[in-house]
Amino acid sequence: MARTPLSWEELEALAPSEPERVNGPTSSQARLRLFGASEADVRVTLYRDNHAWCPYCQKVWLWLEEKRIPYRVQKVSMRCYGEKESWYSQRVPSGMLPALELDGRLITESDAILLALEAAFGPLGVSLEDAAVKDVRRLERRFFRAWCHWLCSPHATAADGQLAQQQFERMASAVSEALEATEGPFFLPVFSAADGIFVPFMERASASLYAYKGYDLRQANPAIDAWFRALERRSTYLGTQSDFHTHVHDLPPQMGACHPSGEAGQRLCWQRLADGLAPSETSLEEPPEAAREALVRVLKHRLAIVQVNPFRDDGFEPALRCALSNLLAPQALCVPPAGSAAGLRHLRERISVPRDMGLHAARRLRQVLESTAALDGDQEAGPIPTRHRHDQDPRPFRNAPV
Ligand SMILES: N[C@@H](CCC(=O)N[C@@H](CS)C(=O)NCC(=O)O)C(=O)O
Repeated sequence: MARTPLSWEELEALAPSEPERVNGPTSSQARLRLFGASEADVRVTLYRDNHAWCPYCQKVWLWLEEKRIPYRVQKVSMRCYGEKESWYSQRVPSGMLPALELDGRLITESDAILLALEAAFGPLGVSLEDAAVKDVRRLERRFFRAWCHWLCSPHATAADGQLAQQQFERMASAVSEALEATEGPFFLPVFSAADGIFVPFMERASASLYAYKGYDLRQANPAIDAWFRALERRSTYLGTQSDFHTHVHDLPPQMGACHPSGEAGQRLCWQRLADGLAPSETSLEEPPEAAREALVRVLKHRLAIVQVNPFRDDGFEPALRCALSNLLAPQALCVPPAGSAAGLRHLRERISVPRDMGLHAARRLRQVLESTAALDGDQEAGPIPTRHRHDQDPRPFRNAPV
C-alpha cells in the first residue's frame, strides 16, 4: 500500500546534526576555518563565489585548506547568477573573484594571491617560484587553451572539430607524460602547488568533455585517472570537488558557450549523465551517510527550496516530503500528488556540488527526486538556461536557520 509522506517534524527527527564546519573536514558551507587555532589567529579572509563555481576561487581555497591556514570566508555572487553585492563592488570595483585579505591588505588575481600566501605562510610542498612548478603552470595554460578551443568554439566543419579534438588529446598526452615522469601520482614527487594549480580546469575538462564531446578524460588517460584517484584520497580535495552535472550546467554561462558534438557517442554520454550514470566522475564508493547528508541539507533550506520552485502550486511541497520519505525508506513507496513531477525535476536539475552537498549525497538525492517524479509521470521542468543562471539567485537562501 502506498505510504503518506512524513511530516517536516518527522523528517527533522530522523536527520543527523550537520558536521563541524570550523575545525572539521573541508566544507563548502564553512564561513570560518580554524584548524584548531583560535579566532585571534585569523589573518586571512577569502572572498569567493557563492556557488563554488569559480575555478580561480577553487585554486586558492584548496591551497588554504591544504596548508591549514586559519581563514574566514565571504561569499559573493557572480554576475551570471546574481547581482554583485554592493559592499564587494566598493572594495573590488571590477567585481572579480577571488579576492583575499591578508593582514588587512586586499589582493586580487589568483596567481598574485597564491604568491602572497606563499610569502606569508611558506610553500605548499614546492614553491611556486620553483622552475618545476613553473613548467607545470605553463603546461596547465596550454591544456586550458586546448580544452577551451575544443569545447567552446563552434567548429564550422566536422574536420575542424576533429582537429580541435586531436590538439586536446595531444595536450592530455603531454599532461600524462608529465605525471608519469615522477614517482607517485602527482606532478612532482610530493603533492604540491603544482597539483593545486591543475585541479580546477582538469575537473572541468573531465566533466564537460564527457557531456559535450563524449570523451572520457580519465578513461582515455590512465595517468590522469591515477592523479584524480590520489586527489580523491584527500579530504581537502573532496570538500572542494564538484560533479559532472554541476559543471556541465555552470560552464556555459561562464564560458560563453559549450558546443555538443552531436555524435552518437556524445548523445549517449549526455543521456547517461542525465540518468545519473557517469562512472568517471569519482573513483569512490558511496559513503553510508550520503542519504542523510542530502536530507539534512534539504531540511536546512526547505522554505527557500519551496518558495523558489516555479511549480510550487502543483503539490511540490508534499511531493518533496514524499521524495525525502523515499530517500530514507525506499522499500515503503510514497507516491507524490498528481501533477508534481515537474517541480521535483526542477529541483533535481538544480542541486549543485559542493555548494549544497557532496557528490554522493547529490547523486542519491537526484535519483530519489527522479524515481519519485516518475511515479507521477513524465512531465519535464523545462530546459536549464545556458546564457545565464538567474534561476540560481542565492538571495532567497541566505537567511536559512542556523
Ligand atoms: N585572472 C583572474 C580571473 C578571475 C575570474 O575570471 N573570475 C571570474 C569568475 S571565474 C569573475 O569573478 N567574474 C566576474 C563575475 O562573474 O561576477 C584570476 O586568476 O583571479
